[in-house]
Amino acid sequence: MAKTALVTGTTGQDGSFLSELLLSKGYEVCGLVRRLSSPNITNIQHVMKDLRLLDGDMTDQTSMITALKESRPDEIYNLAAQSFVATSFRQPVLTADVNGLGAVRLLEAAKEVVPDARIYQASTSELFGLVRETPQNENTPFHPRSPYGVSKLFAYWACVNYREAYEMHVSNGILYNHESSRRGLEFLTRKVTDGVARIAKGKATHIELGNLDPKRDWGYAPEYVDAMWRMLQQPKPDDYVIGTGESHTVREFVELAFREAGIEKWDKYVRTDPKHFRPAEVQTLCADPSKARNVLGWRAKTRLPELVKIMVKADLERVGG
Ligand code: NAP
Ligand code: G4F
Repeated sequence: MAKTALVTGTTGQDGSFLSELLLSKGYEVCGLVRRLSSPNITNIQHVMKDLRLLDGDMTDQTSMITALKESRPDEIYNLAAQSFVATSFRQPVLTADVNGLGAVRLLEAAKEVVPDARIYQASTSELFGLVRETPQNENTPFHPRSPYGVSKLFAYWACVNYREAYEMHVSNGILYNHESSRRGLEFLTRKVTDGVARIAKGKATHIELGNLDPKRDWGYAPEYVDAMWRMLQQPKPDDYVIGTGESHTVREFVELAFREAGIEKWDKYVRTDPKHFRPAEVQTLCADPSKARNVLGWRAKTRLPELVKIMVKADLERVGG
């Protein structure tokens, strides 16, 4: 019989790629979608007819219980979040509610309604924050640097606790930055590729950025949702670091993106403004994904130059069209 999956955050970058992957594997896919005055369906429009969308919000316990009763999933993927680090400094309480308490609401609802369901929690390399070692693995100590990171740390430990206390099949994917043409325009990569495309097409004169020095381990999002699925196919729940194992500065990303659009002197088009700097920054992130490679058979295929090429091409087509 076909398995059923419930995906929270199905309208987001990862939720849309994961929904596509699960549909291609024959799952019945239910997506938890919150009520908005204007529905945000851009990322899932092409698969809407195959999805079963259920009304719910991570801040509302009742809607989660109802969604689980209606869907009775074999697998639950908790991707819903206030996922933008910069916003978490301005909205720390909302971020904690959606990301931290939201995860507990979902775990508690699952414990009551579908205790045998396998659960994936979208944890993050932001947990490592002020890193204690490079590269980071599953045993590296955590030190989050933002309300976002703190909220995700709470959710991470809640998942470990439900695993230990109630023997539930709950796994944390500690994912490093992963990007695509479905990435929100406020994130660094998309802000840059969109800006580069506008400059190349004569529709903008410059891009305004913040700190160009931080280093990130950037991968390609469709590959990362496959790692999520692989985690839930394991007989035992566990936690896994998922990344490429390579780290590059924001400046390198910017330079590559301009070059991809045929512009060599990128610094003529980039201004920096302190308003985009964060009160506390994560300076460097680099994954050691050996455990994922050995246990899950997963590895990142797309490296930074190829990722930049994919994203710039998509934005050039969109802005040009
Ligand atoms: P995203 O594009 O920002 O998507 C977030 C999703 O959460 C959207 O579908 C959004 O719905 C939903 N959501 C927000 N608040 C909600 C609420 N109160 N109730 C129900 N749904 C709500 O994020 P993403 O990049 O796909 O990331 C997916 C998950 O992985 C997130 O938990 C993120 O923190 C985590 N993560 C991401 C990365 C990365 O590099 N992308 C790395 C590590 C971890 P709307 O469409 O209605 O806004
Ligand atoms: O693209 P970003 O906003 O992503 P950030 O903060 O690394 O967080 C993303 O990855 C996490 C995993 O590590 C996820 F958990 C999280 O949900 C999210 O998906 O910023 C990347 C870097 C930062 O160091 C930031 O300070 O780029 C720097 N940056 C410099 N100028 C900028 C800008 N970031 C943004 N968004 N906008 C700028 O103008």
